[in-house]
Amino acid sequence: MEPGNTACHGCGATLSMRYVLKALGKNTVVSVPASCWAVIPGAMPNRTLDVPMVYTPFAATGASISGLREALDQQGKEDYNVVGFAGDGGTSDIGLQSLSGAMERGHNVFYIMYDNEGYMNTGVQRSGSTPYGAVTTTTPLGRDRNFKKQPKKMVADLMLAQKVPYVATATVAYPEDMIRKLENAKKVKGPKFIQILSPCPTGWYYSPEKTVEVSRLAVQTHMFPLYEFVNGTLKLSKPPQPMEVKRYLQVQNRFSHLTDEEIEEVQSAVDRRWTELLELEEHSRKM
Ligand SMILES: Cc1ncc(C[n+]2csc(CCOP(=O)(O)OP(=O)(O)O)c2C)c(N)n1
Repeated sequence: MEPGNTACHGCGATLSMRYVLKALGKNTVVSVPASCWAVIPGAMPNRTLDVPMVYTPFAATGASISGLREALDQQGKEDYNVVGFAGDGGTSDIGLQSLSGAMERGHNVFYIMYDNEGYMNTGVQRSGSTPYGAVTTTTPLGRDRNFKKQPKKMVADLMLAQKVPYVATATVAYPEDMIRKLENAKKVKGPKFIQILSPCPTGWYYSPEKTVEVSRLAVQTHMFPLYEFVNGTLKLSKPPQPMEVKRYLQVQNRFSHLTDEEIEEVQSAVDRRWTELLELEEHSRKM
C-alpha cells in the first residue's frame, strides 16, 4: 500500500489491507467489490495499492477470485496470491453464495472479509454481520428503540461448518497475529477465509484515535474471539484477563442506549459462544 487514500480518519479497513499486503507481498492480485475499499484508492489516476486491483460487482467476489485464479494458473503464474477483499455486506449478505461456491470448488484463493459490521460506504446501514444492539441508519433508535434485534451472523463460523481448509479471525489491534495467520494460510493450497474485525469510527460512533483500543477490547471481552482453524484443528486465542462486554460497548455510541438488562443479554450470548468455541477446540483436538 502506498501513502495517500480517501479513507476516513481511524479507518480499521485501511489497516486491514495494509497488514494483509504486508504479509502477502508484491505477487498479489486483489479483487474488491462495491464497498468502502472501492473508493478508498480514490479516482484515477490515484490507486493507493501497489499491486493489481480488480473492481468486481457487489455480489461477485467469490466468482471473481475463482476466475482470476484459474486464468493466472493457465499462464503459469501459480505463485501469485489471489485475494478477494470484501466488506461484511458484500460477504455475509449479497456475496454469500458466491463465496460459498468458490470455497466449495476448492480454488487456491484468499477471501478476506473486512468486517466493519455494516454497509458503511453507503451511509451505515445494518448488515447480517451487524451485532445485536447496534444503532445504524436502518435500525435507528427513535421512540420505538429500533436498534438491531438480531444477533451477528458470523461468517467465519459458517466457513468452519463448510469445512473450508483454512479459516481464521483476526483484528487490527493484533497485527503480528494477523500476519502470522496469513503466512500460515499461504502454506495451505486451497481456499482460505479470514474475517478481520475492522472498527469504523464513522459508523460505530467513537472518536477516530480509538480504533486500536476498540479492536483490542473486542478480543479482551470475547465479543470477537480470535481463532485459527487449519488441518481440522481449531486453536482459540485466550486473553489472559477477560473483561466484561460492558467495557467494549461503552466506548462506542452505537450501543449507548442499551439498558443494563440488554447488556446482560449481550454478556450471556457472548459467554455462550465462548463456551461453544472452547468445546469445539477440545473436540477438534480429539479428532
Ligand atoms: C448490486 C448493488 N447493490 C447495491 C450497491 C450499492 N452499494 C455500494 S457499496 C455498498 C455497501 C457495501 O457494504 P459492505 O460490503 O459492508 O462494505 P463497506 O461499505 O462497509 O466497506 C452498497 C450497498 C451496489 N454497488 N451494487
